[in-house]
Amino acid sequence: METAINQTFKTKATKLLGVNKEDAKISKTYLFVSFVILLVGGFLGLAQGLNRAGLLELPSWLNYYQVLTMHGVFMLLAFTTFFTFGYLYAGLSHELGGLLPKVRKFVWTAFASKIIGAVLVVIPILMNEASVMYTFYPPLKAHPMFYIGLVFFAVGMWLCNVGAFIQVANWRKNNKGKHVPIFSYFATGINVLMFFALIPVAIEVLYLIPWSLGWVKTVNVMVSRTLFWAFGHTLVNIWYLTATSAWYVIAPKLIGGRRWSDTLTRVVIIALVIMNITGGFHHQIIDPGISLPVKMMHVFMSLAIGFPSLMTAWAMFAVFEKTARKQGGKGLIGWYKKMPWGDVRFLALFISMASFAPAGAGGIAQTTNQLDTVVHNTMWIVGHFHLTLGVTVALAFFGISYWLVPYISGRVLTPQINKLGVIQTWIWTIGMIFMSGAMHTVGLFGSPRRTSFTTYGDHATALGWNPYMMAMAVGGTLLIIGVILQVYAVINMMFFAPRGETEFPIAEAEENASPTPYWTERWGLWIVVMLLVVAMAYVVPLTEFIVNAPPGSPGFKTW
Ligand code: HEM
Ligand SMILES: [Cu+2]
Repeated sequence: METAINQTFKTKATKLLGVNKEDAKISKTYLFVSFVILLVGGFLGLAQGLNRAGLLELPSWLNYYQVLTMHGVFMLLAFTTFFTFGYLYAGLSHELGGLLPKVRKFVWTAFASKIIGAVLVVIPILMNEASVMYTFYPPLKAHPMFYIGLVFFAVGMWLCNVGAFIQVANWRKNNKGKHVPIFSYFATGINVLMFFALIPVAIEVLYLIPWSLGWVKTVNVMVSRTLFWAFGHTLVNIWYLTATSAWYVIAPKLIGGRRWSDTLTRVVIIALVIMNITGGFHHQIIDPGISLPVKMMHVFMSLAIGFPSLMTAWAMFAVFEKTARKQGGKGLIGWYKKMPWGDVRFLALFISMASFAPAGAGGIAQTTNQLDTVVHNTMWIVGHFHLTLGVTVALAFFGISYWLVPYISGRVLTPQINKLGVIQTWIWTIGMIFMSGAMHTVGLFGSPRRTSFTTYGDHATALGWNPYMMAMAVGGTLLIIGVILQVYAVINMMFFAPRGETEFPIAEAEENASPTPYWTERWGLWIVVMLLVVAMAYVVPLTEFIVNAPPGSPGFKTW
């Protein structure tokens, strides 16, 4: 009894303070690790950029492909994952009345598993035994420890997914007939998508382990690549959906407005969850052995994701305009004067959103067979995902950090750090315009990705790439300044900023909106639909790859 009273007292006390201390510790730890990884990953990126411009010769104990593998793994897998869970769990705790003790155990166990996994992955890379890039395509063969580390990392992600499911299910049990609050609804969608996307890659890794140990001699290359991209393509969209959650839920609050239609927001989430996994073959458009109709289906499904994305673009501008008009904004683009451009929390989110227009357009080009043959495996692709991941996703995460870190640390965002953040945002944007612009252009001229500095015996074409490589190095240099400022800001807000209370800025639903229909809560149904769509896209090609399999490949260590 007494503990029960204590418990309610504790909940009340933490409610008053705005944040549950134990939950804050979880988010703080995840975010701290995330930004340390960004710092290291940033320097690795810079090393690559300088090397490719011919400005930096890497030492023999750390060659280009080790750096590249680590940069990819750190940025695409680790920075993003740690940030996402720090962010989502802070929101779940805030909206659903604190995390359950059981859920906290899940999240801490997940943390341990991910750290063990990351260490196991990094050791063989440093030993030059795993230069297989973050895609680890067979027949390139890494040390078994690399794959075992990936398993630990994936288990960590799964535990975080399950923790979120338990938390949301518990709330639903206690709030029968109600809609899950919007941030937690986003969190549910993101976790559902991640939970299922991890299954194909886990199967892949589990059969690569005996192969890398030498117990099995050969491996089916096409099956591996397909299982990888069913995950890899979805992962990218998981980070996109995470960024989107801030645009829909947080951005309207920061400008003093209200959210866009609650029903349609939930429909966008459901659509992204159902259609995502099925675009994987657009990464394999040039791969042999996939029949044309199957490729076409994946292209169609990839383009289908454009639909909820366009809905998002529409929604955001509708919110800006509506809010601005209420505040007296006039004319077609008058909203633009009313936006808080000097507020880093908004500015970063806005640029993150705006960058998705060119990023998405480039993506549509790559999804088209004929156009992709021009840019496939060139620097164009690297330019593309530094826009999608490096701006749309990373800048959204940076923007979120300016209120999330003070919120969980019981501190406030000072005008100085806000100013620093605005400068950081512009440096990052300009750096990425330089770097990504140069990458896109030089890719059109044929410069390959994943290739350390070479002039191909002073071949004229290769020499023609050099000015762009210089622009890339300039962009990379600006970006590393951006990384340092960002990490400094996070450390400051976490440990040194003045104490005080910061709000978790969740915007309210529109006034006099019609009630959201309850079918949006039928996750069981949406998951079944998703699995049917996935089956439609993958059963036939995977069966074909296995039944009509060519001879398997032994492993190669090309480095
Ligand atoms: C300081 C900032 C950064 C710099 C200077 C940088 C630079 C580079 C360069 C030069 C490459 C490609 C090289 C090649 O293909 O040979 C690369 C690859 C890559 N970058 Fe970055 N990058 C930065 C930040 C980021 C961020 C924030 C992300 C994602 C969140 C990211 C994700 C990736 C990925 C996934 C690859 C592909 C690795 C591969 O092909 O295996 N980078 N980066
Ligand atoms: Cu994709």
